[in-house]
Amino acid sequence: MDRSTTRRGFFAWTGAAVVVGIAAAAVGTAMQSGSRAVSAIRRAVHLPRPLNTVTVPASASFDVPGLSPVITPNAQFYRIDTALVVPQIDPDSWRLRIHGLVDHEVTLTWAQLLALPLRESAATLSCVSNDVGGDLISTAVWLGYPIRELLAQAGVHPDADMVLSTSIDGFTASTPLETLTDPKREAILAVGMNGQPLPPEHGFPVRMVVPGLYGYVSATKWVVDLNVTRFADATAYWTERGWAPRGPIKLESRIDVPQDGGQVKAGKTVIAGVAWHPHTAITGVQVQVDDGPWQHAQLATAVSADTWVQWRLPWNARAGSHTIRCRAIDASGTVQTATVAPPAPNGASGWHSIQLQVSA
Ligand SMILES: Nc1nc2c(c(=O)[nH]1)N[C@H]1C(S)=C(S)[C@@H](COP(=O)(O)O)O[C@H]1N2
Ligand SMILES: [Mo]
Repeated sequence: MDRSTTRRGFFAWTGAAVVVGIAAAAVGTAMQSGSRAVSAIRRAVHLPRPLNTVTVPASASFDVPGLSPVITPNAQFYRIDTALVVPQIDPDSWRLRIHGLVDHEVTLTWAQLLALPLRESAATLSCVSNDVGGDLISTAVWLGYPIRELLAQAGVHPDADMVLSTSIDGFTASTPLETLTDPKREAILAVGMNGQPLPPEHGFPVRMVVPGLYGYVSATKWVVDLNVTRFADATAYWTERGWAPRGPIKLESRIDVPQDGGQVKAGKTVIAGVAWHPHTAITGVQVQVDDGPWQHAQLATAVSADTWVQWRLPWNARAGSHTIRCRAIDASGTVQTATVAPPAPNGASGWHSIQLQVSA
C-alpha cells in the first residue's frame, strides 16, 4: 500500500472496474460530475464557523530548518488511494446513508451536515504502508461532526462491532464501532482541512478522520455509506488483500534533521524530528549517537494527544561518520519497540536510524 503497492492496487482496481461500478452505483445517490464544475463549486463553498477552534501554540514548533511543520500544509499532505481519477462529487447531490444493524436508517445531505454544530480537531493521519522513517504521515486541523452522534441517531444494535464505510468509488474500510462511539475520541465526518474545504484528492466533500487508526481502516475519502455491521460478517478493501482487519497506529518516531546520508560541519548543531502515537500521546523522545547513552530530547508542545509532536536535541558533532537513532515513549510509559516489522500486515515498527558524515 506504499506507492508501489498502490500501483499494484491500480491493476486490481482496473480488473474490478465493472464490480466497482456496480458497487458505487449501489452505495450512494451522489452523482459524479466534471472536475472543472466541481472545483468551481468547491471554491464557492463557505464552511460554517466552528463551535470551537484549534489554536496551535507557538511552542508547538521548533525553528529548525528541515523539520516537518507541526501542521502539514494541504499541498504537502501525503496522498494514498486507489483512485485512478479523483472522484468528482457535487456536494448538493452528496448523500450519506447510515444503515445495517440500526433501529432506523439515517440519510444525511450536505446542507444538513453543514447545519450541524461542527468542531475543529487536530489529528495526525498515517498510512499503514509508512516505512520506519517514511513520509506517509501528515497532520491537519480538521473541521467535522462526530460520527458517534449520527450513530446514536440511527440506534446501533448491541450485536454490531464494526462500521464498514464505503467511498463513492467502492473503496471500503472497517472501523471498530467502539472507536467511533468513544466519547473521548473525535472520530468525525470531516468537511474542512486546515481552514479549507477538503481538497478533491483528500476526499471532497466529506471524508472520515479517526484519531489513532491507520488510514486504510478509518479515513475513507468521498464517503457515501456507513454500514453498521460485524467484523465476522464483512471485510474491507485492504483486508481482502491481506492486511489486518484492525489497524491502530503504532508508537513511532522519525529523525528529520540532519538528513540521512547527508553531511554536516563539525561543531554545534541540532538533531530533530517528530514522534507520534495518535490518541495515546507522546511523553518523551530519546536519541542515541553511535554507541553513546540514550539522551532525552526536548519536546515541543503537542497540539493535541491525537497529533505528532516535534522534538530536538542539541548536538556537538565531531568529525567522522556517525549513526543516530531515536525512540519515543508514550503516555502509557511504553518505549517504542526495537523489533523491526515491515508495513504488512499492520504497520512497520523499529527504531529510525540515520547515517551521516561530519566534516572537520
Ligand atoms: N476512497 C478512498 N479513501 C481512502 C483510501 C482509498 O484508497 N480510497 N485510502 C485510505 C488510505 S490507505 C489512507 S492512508 C488515507 C490517506 O488519506 P490522504 O490521501 O488524505 O492522506 O486515505 C484512506 N482513505
Ligand atoms: Mo494507507
